[in-house]
Amino acid sequence: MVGRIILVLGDQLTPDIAALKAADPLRDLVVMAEVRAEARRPSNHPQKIAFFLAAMRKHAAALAAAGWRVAYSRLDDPGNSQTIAGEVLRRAAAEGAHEVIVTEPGDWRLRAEIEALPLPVTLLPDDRFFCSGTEFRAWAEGRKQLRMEWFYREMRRRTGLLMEGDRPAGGTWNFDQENRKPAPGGLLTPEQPGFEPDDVTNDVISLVEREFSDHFGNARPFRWATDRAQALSLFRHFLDTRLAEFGPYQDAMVAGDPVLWHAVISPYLNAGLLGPQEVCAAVEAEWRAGRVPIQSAEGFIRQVLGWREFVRGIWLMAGPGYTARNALGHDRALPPVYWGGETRMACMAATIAQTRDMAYAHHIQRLMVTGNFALLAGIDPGAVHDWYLSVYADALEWVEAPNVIGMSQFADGGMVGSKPYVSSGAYIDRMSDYCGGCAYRVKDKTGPRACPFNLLYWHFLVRHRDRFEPNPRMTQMYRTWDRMPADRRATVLAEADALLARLDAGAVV
Ligand code: FAD
Ligand code: DLZ
Ligand code: SF4
Repeated sequence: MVGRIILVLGDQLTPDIAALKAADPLRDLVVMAEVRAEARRPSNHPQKIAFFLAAMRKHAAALAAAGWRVAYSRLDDPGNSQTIAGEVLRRAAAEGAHEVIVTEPGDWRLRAEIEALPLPVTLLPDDRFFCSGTEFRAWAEGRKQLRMEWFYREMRRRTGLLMEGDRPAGGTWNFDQENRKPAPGGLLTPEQPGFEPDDVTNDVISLVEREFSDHFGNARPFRWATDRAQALSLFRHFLDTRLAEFGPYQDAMVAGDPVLWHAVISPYLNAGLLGPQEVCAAVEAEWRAGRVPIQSAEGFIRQVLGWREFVRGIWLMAGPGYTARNALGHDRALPPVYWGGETRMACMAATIAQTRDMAYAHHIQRLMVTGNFALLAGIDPGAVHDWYLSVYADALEWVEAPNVIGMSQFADGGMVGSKPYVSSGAYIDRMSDYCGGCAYRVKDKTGPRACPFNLLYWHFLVRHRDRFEPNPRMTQMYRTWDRMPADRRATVLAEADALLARLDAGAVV
């Protein structure tokens, strides 16, 4: 009897994926395909492409070694049609197969492409998450507002993670208030280990260098893990050397120290090399063994069990139109600084240089530097979304879009966050050491060296006064603005307008 096509996508790299669990190794054909359509939608960072392709090659080899029949399309195979749907059809025709099984893709785009195949397709739920789409909808139903904190508490109760009976471990659900220490001066953070590329990874990096030399970002040095054993060893190193300080310094930023105490595991979780359940269980075990404080264990578990699952639930509920949302009507073009263009802003320069070199920036850099600037400057959220989707190794639409369109740009009108994440330069100054080395002066509110964040912060609030003033969490900001002398307010707005005009004219800001 002719077997079925079992399509395994580049972010489904675990033998426990639903489509493989439903397959017959003797009969069915596993299809995996490296295609230009995925590498170029949008123009992905070379390290992101290399990470996914190298991990795919190694996973395919492991499946074949475990006895599966695998048809693997390399990017430069002469017959490669360069789309996922094209490769499924090609393999199905060669095999004489009439049916496709796939674990549901994270993107609506790819889901539509696969559903449009002229073959019967079975989409199986992706069961790698703590919370299914159905469970999230049931939780969300009837609530006026969806807030991460309530979802997170429910998930703690449901999973028993960091629980003492029906009480949260440590006596409180959330240690966020204790997780906001600025980086301590002069303290060296533990070295972040990485891997010298092995032969498979090296081949892929060279291929990516040849094929995608027009994409933003450096292909080398490439330090990412590209298989489960490597990813596990990096995660173990995080548990042993950085988890203890993860909580207190979660929001800190330090020039020249891109990682600090962060885990740097998001590409592995998103691609399937690590599972969210195992990393949360391991972190809880460190706390129960007395090796790390509760605020670090809770801080980490809140990100994975709380935020990661929450944004996926929002993504599934919101449906395909989510990335086109633009609640604030922002339409400015993305300035060249995001693609490595010159800037006088030290915080932007550091975050974007690190993004170019590593395809990584940590959460507060993404949210309060590049995201904050885009939101304050009124940049088109669709362009901001394309940028984030292309430049980070962990960027897959289901997790990137709610973070960008929702949390960072408030373009979903408040589905993900209850208020926009905006700040003046004071926040960046408090949490980082960037301002000391900047051409602008963070203490200057107006004048030739005024920090752009200071000017644009007020411009943003004034632009969107009708929407945000009624929000109780923002009223105080408007009172502060109203208390400023009228001539000062006029100067701030005029200088902000001039700054935006310079940005539009392509001047270095
Ligand atoms: P750590 O700080 O060590 O946290 C541990 C883990 O928690 C992460 O690996 C990640 O899996 C999870 N996590 C933390 N915060 C979030 C969050 N807000 N949403 C989902 N998971 C979270 N994360 C992605 O995986 N892909 C993206 O494309 C992405 N785009 C983002 C864009 C913006 C504008 C913002 C503000 C955040 C984005 N995030 C994204 C979330 C977060 O910034 C990254 O998950 C994190 O920086 C990855 O680095 P890490 O592994 O060192 O994380
Ligand atoms: C991210 C990515 C890249 C760069 N390349 C491929 C690829 O060539 N083949 C593939 O199957 N998957 C790739 N991926 C991951 C997909 O983009 C991901 O599966 C979809 O975005 C669905 O979430
Ligand atoms: Fe960034 Fe302003 Fe500080 Fe310069 S002064 S680093 S622009 S926050």
